[in-house]
Amino acid sequence: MIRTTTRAAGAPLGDSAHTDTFARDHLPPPEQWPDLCFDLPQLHYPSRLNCAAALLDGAIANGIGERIAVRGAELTWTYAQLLEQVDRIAHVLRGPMGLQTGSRVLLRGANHPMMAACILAVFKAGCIAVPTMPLLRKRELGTIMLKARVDAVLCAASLRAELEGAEGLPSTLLCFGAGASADALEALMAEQPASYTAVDTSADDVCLISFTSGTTGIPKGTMHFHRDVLAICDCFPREVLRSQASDIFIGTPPLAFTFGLGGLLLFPLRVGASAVLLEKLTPETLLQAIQQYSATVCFTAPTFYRQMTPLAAQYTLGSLRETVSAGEALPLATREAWQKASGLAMIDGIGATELLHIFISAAGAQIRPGATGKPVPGYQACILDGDGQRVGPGVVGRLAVKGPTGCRYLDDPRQLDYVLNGWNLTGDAYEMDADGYFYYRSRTDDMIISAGYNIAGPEVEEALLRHAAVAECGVIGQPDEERGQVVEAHVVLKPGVAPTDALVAELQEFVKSQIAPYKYPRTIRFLAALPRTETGKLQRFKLRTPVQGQP
Ligand code: 3UK
Repeated sequence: MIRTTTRAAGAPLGDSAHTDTFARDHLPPPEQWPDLCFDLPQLHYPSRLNCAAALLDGAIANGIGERIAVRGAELTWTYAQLLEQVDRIAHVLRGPMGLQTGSRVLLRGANHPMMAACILAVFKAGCIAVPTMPLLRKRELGTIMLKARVDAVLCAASLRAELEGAEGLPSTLLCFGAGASADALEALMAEQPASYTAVDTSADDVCLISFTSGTTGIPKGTMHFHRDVLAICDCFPREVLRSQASDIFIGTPPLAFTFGLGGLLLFPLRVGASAVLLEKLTPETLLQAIQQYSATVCFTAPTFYRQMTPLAAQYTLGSLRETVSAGEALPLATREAWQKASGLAMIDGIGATELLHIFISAAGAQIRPGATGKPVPGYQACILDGDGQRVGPGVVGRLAVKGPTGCRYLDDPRQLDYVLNGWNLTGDAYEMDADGYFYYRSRTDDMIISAGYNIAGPEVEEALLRHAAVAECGVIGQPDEERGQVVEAHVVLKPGVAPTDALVAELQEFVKSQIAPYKYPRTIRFLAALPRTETGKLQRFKLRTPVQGQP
């Protein structure tokens, strides 16, 4: 019999190793936590657990110190070399930087082995990592530093300028990488011992505060424990992706986005595989890098796969074993085009910062095109109606999830919106079929209501993407006196296609031939590019409020 361990809300936490108790003091009250489930045997972690020690010292204990752990554009580190870097940084944090256990360290850097080492060092030293996306601006960084009461900063020298004058900037700041001065992190590392004994943290001590990349509103800090970091490694990559030691992981999501942190650092380390960490990738350079490094697993967003599709034939991609798409819904047209170009059946997976990583997905023969998949082993999912009641197959409702990880916002009343009766509500409208497959429809607040009809923007996008002239598109509801909202499409045309009135009419007729005619876009606007976040998500709100002076 499978042992089922469900931690009811309010279960006591283990003794914290943190002398600075800020994180635990600001966890949501226990009754507001989601239920946590530890059904899988691999999720039964010891009560004292340091995730960085489990990943790195564990690898050395397994005798793989000489295997390659991470590669950057200009350097390669074995597991033993990565461990040494991490240990020296951990000494710097607790020595010259004067940090306590439980201190929050803001991390700022593009994907690079040094950024990876800094994150792992913060975990190992019993501090709390607050990674930030490279493109964030001063005001956003200030909000994060104040909210997480950041004690120190480790920053790539090239990204330092944006911190200048930001609110909440602590005086303890070290730079690393090209362009850093003589008192940089590397100089202090050289003076430290090469080996560091991990802080004996509790499995439920916070080690990561990840801010949501939310397209609107004030960012929310999600708090994650040492055991959560291992739990994501032991669910999706183990049960769906089936990662193995011979894998070489590559992709675009920033390490400061949990999609990238898992896919490009934690998952490879958990199985003794290696990660290729490159910055500023484009569709061309990612394809080039897959070929150059013989990558076997690729993580990126749907639009990136769509842009790589027409270029794929120019590269040798035979090393690729699996490609993973997440961050946004994967249009069926993109899945099919990518499969034709690469020969690979894409693994779609929905994840969220609140749940740390992917919780619904499917691979190989389990893939049902059009569906995201089924709950990843370790997770459960269902569809709830507006009153919080479960609905059966074929009914669109609110996606609800629970598993070993779940939402714990840092001091934020929106905890009450995300967790309902122990379920995490992701804000997505989904539908389940009789076989338990989950189908994405839209974000719950993006459902277009026009003349009383519910229209999911992504369904109209899906139809438009099948037209030969369309490179990318975003569909939104625009306020309308008569109909409440009308469907409006924003279309990026393929190179060389002219944006004519005749094409507008043609696209409208095309949509009507693909899906129920009432869903067709009454307005079509042509854009040079769609507004996207650094994590690849379409910023629909920017399409709803056109910038002054633009068509
Ligand atoms: C949307 C998807 C349909 C969905 C993420 C993988 O995206 C991640 O986290 P975020 O907090 O956003 C979460 C929201 O993004 N979404 C993500 N993946 C899909 N919608 N199909 C998908 N495959 O609205 C979700 O609620 O930025 C993704 C791993 C870690 C992550 N943090």
